[in-house]
Amino acid sequence: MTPEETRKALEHIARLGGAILFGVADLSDVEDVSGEVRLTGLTTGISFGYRLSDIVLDGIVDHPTRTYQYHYRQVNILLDQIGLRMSGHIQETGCRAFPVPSSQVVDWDRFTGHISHRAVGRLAGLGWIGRNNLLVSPDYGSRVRYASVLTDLALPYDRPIEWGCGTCRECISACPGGAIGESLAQFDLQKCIETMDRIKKPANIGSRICGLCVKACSGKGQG
Ligand code: B12
Ligand code: SF4
Ligand code: SF4
Repeated sequence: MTPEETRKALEHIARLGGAILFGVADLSDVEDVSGEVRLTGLTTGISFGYRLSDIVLDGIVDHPTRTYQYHYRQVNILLDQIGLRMSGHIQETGCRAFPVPSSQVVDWDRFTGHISHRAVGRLAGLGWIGRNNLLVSPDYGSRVRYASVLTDLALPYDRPIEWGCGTCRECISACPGGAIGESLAQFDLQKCIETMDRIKKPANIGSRICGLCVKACSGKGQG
């Protein structure tokens, strides 16, 4: 198979599994962020995203709902399964592949996963990092969850796209904790965490989720 054909086969696996977005990033300039597993040499990052249900998101008014929590968990499982299928396929070609879990925290002091799906998705041309600190797809905004597969398989790469928030400020007013500012540099992670811990309580939700800046950002026509 040529690299183009292999890429097509992997995109087919992702789309059959339910992914709506697919892109490939050149990670050769990205620092090795190995945690529990060795990621050295895996310089191709395959990014794929599942579009969240608008109906579920629209049900979130001022705090996360139990339906959103259920949806979030199921989407993580779906993304992990797509990553597993692609990795299995890649290993059969004799290359290495690591399906990066959709939502696993590896370092609890720094609050980081194996690699940032937002960073891989941006380098794969799927969107830009918005004022809300999330990956924003031009078509679906932040209403997408992502996962990645890291591999040493050579594939044709995509390129990052331009930052597109423009004059939009929807997420700033939607955040109940004032965590989002004019620029990404002003994003206040500590405020975000405190706010999530406060607003998830009334709904008796254990996971640290919120959904308001996800819901606020629909991408189209905002940039
Ligand atoms: C731990 C974690 C958290 C922690 C905080 C982590 C952190 N340090 O930011 C907590 C629990 C607070 C959290 C909160 C949320 N999270 Co969270 N989280 C993760 C997790 C598991 C790891 C993130 C990580 O490693 N961060 C480390 C830092 C260094 O990386 P980063 O912030 O992701 O990426 C930055 C850099 O790479 C840099 N960068 C990269 N390229 C470029 C280029 C330029 C030009 C610039 C300026 C910067 C830049 O900017 C990126 C964004 O700040 C990821 C899954 C994953 N493996 O990525 C999900 C993930 C980031 N979370 C996600 C979501 C949706 C949320 C919440 C909305 C909760 C919810 N589900 O309702 C909030 C959003 C808060 C916010 N607005 O950022 C999604 C984001 C999807 C998207 N569309 O972007 C992810 C990717 C999970 C998924 N499978 O989709 N999360
Ligand atoms: S997750 Fe909630 S608290 Fe955090 S930035 Fe988004 S809207 Fe604000
Ligand atoms: S809601 Fe608007 S300002 Fe906020 S991240 Fe999305 S496009 Fe950017």
